[in-house]
Amino acid sequence: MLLVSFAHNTAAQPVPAGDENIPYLMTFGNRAETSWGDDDFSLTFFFRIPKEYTDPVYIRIWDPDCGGDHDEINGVFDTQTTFEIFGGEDCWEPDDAKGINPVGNYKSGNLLAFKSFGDDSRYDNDWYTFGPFNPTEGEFVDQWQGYVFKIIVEGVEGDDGNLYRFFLSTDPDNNRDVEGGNAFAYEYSFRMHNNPNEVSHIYPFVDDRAISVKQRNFDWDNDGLIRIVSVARMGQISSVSGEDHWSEDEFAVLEGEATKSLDLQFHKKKSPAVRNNNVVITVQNQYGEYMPFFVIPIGGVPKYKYSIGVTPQKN
Ligand SMILES: [Ca+2]
Ligand SMILES: [Ca+2]
Ligand SMILES: [Ca+2]
Ligand SMILES: [Ca+2]
Repeated sequence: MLLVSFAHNTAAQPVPAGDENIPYLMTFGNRAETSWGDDDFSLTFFFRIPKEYTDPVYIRIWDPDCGGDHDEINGVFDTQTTFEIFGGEDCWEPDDAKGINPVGNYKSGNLLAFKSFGDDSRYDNDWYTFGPFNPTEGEFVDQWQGYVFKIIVEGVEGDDGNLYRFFLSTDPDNNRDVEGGNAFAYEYSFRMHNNPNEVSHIYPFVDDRAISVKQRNFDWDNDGLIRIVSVARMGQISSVSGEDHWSEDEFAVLEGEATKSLDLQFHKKKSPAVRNNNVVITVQNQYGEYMPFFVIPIGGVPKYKYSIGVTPQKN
């Protein structure tokens, strides 16, 4: 089995992280139309704590309320959003947990903490902290050489958009990195920047079994284009969706790309600028398995190397 090196992961752990340049994660109330940009009103993220780390950790949520600043109103703010933290055996391992739809046994593992937020000024533009959690309360995953926790965010009432961020911290009151920590998801639901000059990124990890990659994106509102960069790819243009539907693009893994991350770059349309654009993206391999996006890319941000060229990978 492939063991992944997280050795370079010394950067900070906001989620989304700095290299992603994604302003907010996004989850709408379950009475919203999907044309607002959320396909299923459910977001799952995983946190990875390196096995060497033994002190308590905290999962902090910025702006967990749906009201006041940052959030997207639809009529009046009447949305409830639940945040649930899972650990224990089977928190990550079952297929339903690694899927992209809130179906089956996706809430697997032990429920460690839970809170529901409405329109509440106490948590507006401020932090709420879950924890402390002992790292061994997570699920030990050999492949990731660490303990994994899961957070599921769901809009259980209303029709407004909750925008928020996470931070994996060693401190309940401040954002302090867990050295070597990381976070990953199989489906990314997020808000794009309003400024058309900003470029956002996600970094799907290509394991050693992948020979092809399919990206699917939802409700992109034809906002610019997606470019794929890797050690072997200079900026291949991939398809974006229009309003309220999925588009997809499948391409072969090239030599040099396995066991590294791809850089999917989201270049916004310059004019007219698309504002408040909520989108969803997933990436699968040829088996239909969803590929994880680590917020701190495994192997670092990939840079195109001219000498590698474009040769399909030999498997
Ligand atoms: Ca509303
Ligand atoms: Ca708010
Ligand atoms: Ca919010
Ligand atoms: Ca959209």
